[in-house]
Amino acid sequence: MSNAEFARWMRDTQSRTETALAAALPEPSIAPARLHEAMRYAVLGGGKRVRPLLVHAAGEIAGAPIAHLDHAACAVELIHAYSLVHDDMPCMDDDVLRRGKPTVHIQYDEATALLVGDALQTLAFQVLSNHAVSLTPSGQLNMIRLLATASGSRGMAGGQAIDLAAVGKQLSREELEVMHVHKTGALIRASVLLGAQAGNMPTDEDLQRLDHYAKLVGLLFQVVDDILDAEADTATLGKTAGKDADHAKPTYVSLIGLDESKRLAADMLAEAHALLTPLGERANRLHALADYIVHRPF
Ligand code: GRG
Repeated sequence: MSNAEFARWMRDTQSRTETALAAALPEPSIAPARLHEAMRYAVLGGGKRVRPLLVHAAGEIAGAPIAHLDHAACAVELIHAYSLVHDDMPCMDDDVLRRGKPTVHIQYDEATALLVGDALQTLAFQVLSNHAVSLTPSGQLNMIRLLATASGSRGMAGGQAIDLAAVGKQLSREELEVMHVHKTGALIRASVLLGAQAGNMPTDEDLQRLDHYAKLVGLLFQVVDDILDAEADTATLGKTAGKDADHAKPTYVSLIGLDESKRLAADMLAEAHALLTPLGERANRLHALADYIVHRPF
């Protein structure tokens, strides 16, 4: 697969995701209009859509119908958008800029931001349960369970709790990894698994490979996020740069330094590629997505 082909597939998939999200979100003309407008503000017209891209790339390996993947991708992105809205609130990361725009509580108000996150989260499960996303009812139930577990206290929300408790503390590398595996990794892992389960179940061996790849890429995403936060400026990131250091947050860069973080990212990327090799050409897009996660623009 050439770079141009991958770039075209990425654009097509991002555009399909935008269409699916726009269709799932209530129109701003429907009451309560301000809440619906704020939900659309939080979700539409921004973001790299990395999680939807992973859903589609993994789903293609399982021969999943594209309509299944559109809905699953939409659901996971709604959860991601909710997490960003809540994460930016004053009680958490207290940020004013996200995706190059004022954060939801700045553009609207805090109570609206809270409700936007709540409503996006429940909408994700409406999408997963209102539409066929699997070839069997039990498969569909598994997918709903998978996303719920990845988002909840044993997944993303739990990771956020660990993160908040860690501010100003010295974490070991293992503790930092546990935090990221939950906070960022759980939803990225769920994206790959949702895609894989939206079609014909891959063999146990292939599923294990995909799962291992997904875990690795989830952690890799965070190592790169720490590097970007330390290196890039606010204008490039579209969110406030250097916040981790400002908030005395433990990061890979603060723990092992910039050069070692870059070496770690390169090693993890090589391992992700090696894991996919036995899957052959079917995994080309997952290979390219691992590269994209490391070299992502911001
Ligand atoms: C509030 C329950 C709750 C959870 C928040 C994931 C998370 C937990 C917060 C996000 C904060 C953050 C900046 C984490 C670092 C990694 C990350 C998820 C970055 C943003 O994801 P991208 O780069 O963003 O995929 P876009 O805007 O491209 O969608």
